[in-house]
Amino acid sequence: MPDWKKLIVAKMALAKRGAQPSLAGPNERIPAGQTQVNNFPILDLGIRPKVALADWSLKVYGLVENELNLDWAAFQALPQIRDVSDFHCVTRWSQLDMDWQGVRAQTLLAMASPLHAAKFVTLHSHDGYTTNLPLMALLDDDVIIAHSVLGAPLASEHGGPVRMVVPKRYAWKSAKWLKAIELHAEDRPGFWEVRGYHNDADPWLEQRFSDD
Ligand SMILES: Nc1nc2c(c(=O)[nH]1)N[C@H]1C(S)=C(S)[C@@H](COP(=O)(O)O)O[C@H]1N2
Ligand SMILES: [Mo]
Repeated sequence: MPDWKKLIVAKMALAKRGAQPSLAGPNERIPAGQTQVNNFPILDLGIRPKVALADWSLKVYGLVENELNLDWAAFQALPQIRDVSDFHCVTRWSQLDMDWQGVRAQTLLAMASPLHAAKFVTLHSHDGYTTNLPLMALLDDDVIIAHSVLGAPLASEHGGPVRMVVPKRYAWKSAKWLKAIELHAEDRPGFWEVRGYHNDADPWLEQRFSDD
């Protein structure tokens, strides 16, 4: 197991460093406090599970009419899309024009048919990571369950075989090594959300920490 405490302290320090007044205008693509990069950094808890396609599955469960449990072939058979979006990490880097390929979260959720009471989701990952979002946020057209990026299969260190991508939120909401989507009535803060990170994580509002 990684040294959680050390990781968390290091991450907090990175995110707090260089806080500066908001400079980005409404038409800029780099939010305030962010710096553009092109090297697609790797950031996670350090566990990096290797998930073979033969063992891979994706579940949708909780407050749904139809629980789903898709294997790789079933996932590939769903309508595939491509979406270009910008990726903003709370540790202050942003990479523009990330060209993701995969299945819209919307597609999967429609198949699962959420019950009326379902208002929030928890994304569960193979490294034990979780993150939470309102169900509505996952229904945006740009939210994609991605198996490829920039024309190549998603590398394992970036969350392959499959990760969630939620472009309108800081990247910690984009769960790597996605294994399940759980729907519930109440909001359940995830790994970083219970450790002082902002529940909503909108980079354009600089919602980094719960006290921002
Ligand atoms: N399963 C899982 N997903 C995760 C993380 C993690 O530790 N585990 N880290 C998050 C954080 S903090 C960031 S910034 C992005 C980084 O994605 P990248 O490594 O592909 O750049 O993944 C997010 N998704
Ligand atoms: Mo992050």
